[in-house]
Amino acid sequence: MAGHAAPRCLWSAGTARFVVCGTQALVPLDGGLRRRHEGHMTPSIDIESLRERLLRGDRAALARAITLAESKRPDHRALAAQLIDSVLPHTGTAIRVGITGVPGVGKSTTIDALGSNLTASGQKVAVLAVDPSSSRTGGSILGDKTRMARLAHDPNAFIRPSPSSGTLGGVAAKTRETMLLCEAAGFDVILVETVGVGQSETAVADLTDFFLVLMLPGAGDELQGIKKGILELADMIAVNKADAGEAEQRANAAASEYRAALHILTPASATWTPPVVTISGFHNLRLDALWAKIVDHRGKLTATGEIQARRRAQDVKWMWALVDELLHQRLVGSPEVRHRTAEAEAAVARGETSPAAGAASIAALIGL
Ligand SMILES: Nc1nc2c(ncn2[C@@H]2O[C@H](COP(=O)(O)OP(=O)(O)OP(=O)(O)O)[C@@H](O)[C@H]2O)c(=O)[nH]1
Ligand SMILES: [Mg+2]
Repeated sequence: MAGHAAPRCLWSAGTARFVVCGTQALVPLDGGLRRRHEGHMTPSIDIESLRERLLRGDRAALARAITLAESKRPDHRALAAQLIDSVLPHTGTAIRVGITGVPGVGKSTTIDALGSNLTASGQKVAVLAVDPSSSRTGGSILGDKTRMARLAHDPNAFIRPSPSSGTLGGVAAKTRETMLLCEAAGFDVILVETVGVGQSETAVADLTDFFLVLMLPGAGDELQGIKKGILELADMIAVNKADAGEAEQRANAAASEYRAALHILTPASATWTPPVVTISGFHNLRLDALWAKIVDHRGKLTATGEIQARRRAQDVKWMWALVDELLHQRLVGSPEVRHRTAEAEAAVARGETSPAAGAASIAALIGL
């Protein structure tokens, strides 16, 4: 392990100063887009032209904008932040759906079929992924695209694999930016796939308006394995692999068990009781009915203002996630700071410095 585990909650001591510190880390290039920043010249990225092409729905511009947002270079990220801010008025109209479930439950297969149904009805669909685990790094593009063979060749679909490195918060924050860029480029539906590991479901629930949990038939055992909290997050449960015949019967039995399990929970919204449905992603069975429920949810919770309230609460969370990320960058971004935080850590490990004194010396390093 690196010798500089970054403290994650430093901001609670002084919100205002951290925001200032954060702004400095991502210096907005006020006015001069091509000026010298942190020692290197930004290449001539014409943000105004990129913005205009993005808003026209140009896929190359969208890919370029996402690459900028995912870049590790502070100047690129600053340009991306500026671009995202400038297109914000053109975002927010898409239906944002998070989809989770254990590996192999059929998320990608279902997204491929559902997404194809939606593009066939004239909608533009973006598929994003949040997976901070190392298992998919490198091979993820190929993996996601081959499992979504139809959408991968669909001109009205855009598939973007998970950013491959960083903390969960960092990966999810990048996905959020990608989502906004896709909305600015005119995508009507955003589907975010996440593997049910770690805390990634919570992160994706914080990105989306609707959280769909896929389950396998075989209720009893599955019910035991459900992670605590997943049922509270679910806006709908879909038992997948309910192919015709015996599989469908097993799926129906599983669905009854999930209904009973959901029944004892208080729904998160008075307007919406999470339904349990059975589908076959592979055979495209009952996916239209599944989508109709998502649209129904959207209509009802928009009318009550709950979608807007949920998004505003998410924005506040994302602000803090970004502050967290900026602090982390401050701590790991400079070799000098890295060296001195490692020294401080070693001094605490040797018992020469108290944890409080060590924390104070690290805080001083980043100007706190
Ligand atoms: N019989 C049947 N098989 C399915 C169905 N949906 C998916 N599968 C199969 O299940 C396997 C896993 O499907 P994926 O779509 O890759 O599952 P996933 O949840 O995206 O998996 P990860 O991305 O690895 O977490 C594949 O072999 C699919 O063909 C279904 O409705 N019926
Ligand atoms: Mg998948």
